[in-house]
Amino acid sequence: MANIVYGVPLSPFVRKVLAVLEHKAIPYQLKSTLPGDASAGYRRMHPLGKIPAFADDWVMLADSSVIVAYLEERYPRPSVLPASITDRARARWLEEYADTRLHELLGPGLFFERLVKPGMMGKPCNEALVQRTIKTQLPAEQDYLEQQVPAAGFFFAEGLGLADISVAGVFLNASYAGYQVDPARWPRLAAYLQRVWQAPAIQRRMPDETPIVEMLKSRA
Ligand SMILES: N[C@@H](CCC(=O)N[C@@H](CS)C(=O)NCC(=O)O)C(=O)O
Repeated sequence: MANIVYGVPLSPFVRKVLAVLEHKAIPYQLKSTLPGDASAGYRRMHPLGKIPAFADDWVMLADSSVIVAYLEERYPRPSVLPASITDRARARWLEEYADTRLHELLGPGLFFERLVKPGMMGKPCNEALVQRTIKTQLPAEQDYLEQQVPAAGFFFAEGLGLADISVAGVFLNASYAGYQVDPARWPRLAAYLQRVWQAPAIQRRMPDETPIVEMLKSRA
């Protein structure tokens, strides 16, 4: 049985799983499933109806972190986690931080307002909310990240991994919505994001992502 990922390409949680599959060179199919899918078949896989879900010959799984942990154990090489126990713990924190605080600000607070609402729902963007996110909430997170990201390369010496894919993934959605980290104030973070976005595991996802971004922009 194939490895099937349920979701849409622009969800950062779906992208995380797909980029890990790309990095590990595991073949997969993406089965288009919208967030909130209420069908009984999908709810059996993901009782909350969120994306992504995953199925292969062994399991049906919900939640990007759970899926990635499974892929890492079933297909350990190349790893998306660093070698040392302490680095692994830090990588998991960075994944968690990206999935929660960063996603909250850059997803619903920015990408959803500027692209999804006007481009898919025919609703106007609440630009005041976006500006509040950018001016009052993002700076503290970007100050934190400026201290965390490396001056060169990726978070860990082993190369691109889960922490990079998770952090840069949520910022990629924001970049689609016209947001760029100011390189004058956060030079390391701005350069780091560009580096991760150029990594093959992310670039190989672009043929699926770019047409949807263009479609949303044309309607927004
Ligand atoms: N912790 C979950 C979060 C997944 C998630 O929130 N996905 C969004 C799309 S980006 C979703 O499905 N939202 C629909 C909903 O919350 O009902 C994961 O890592 O998979």
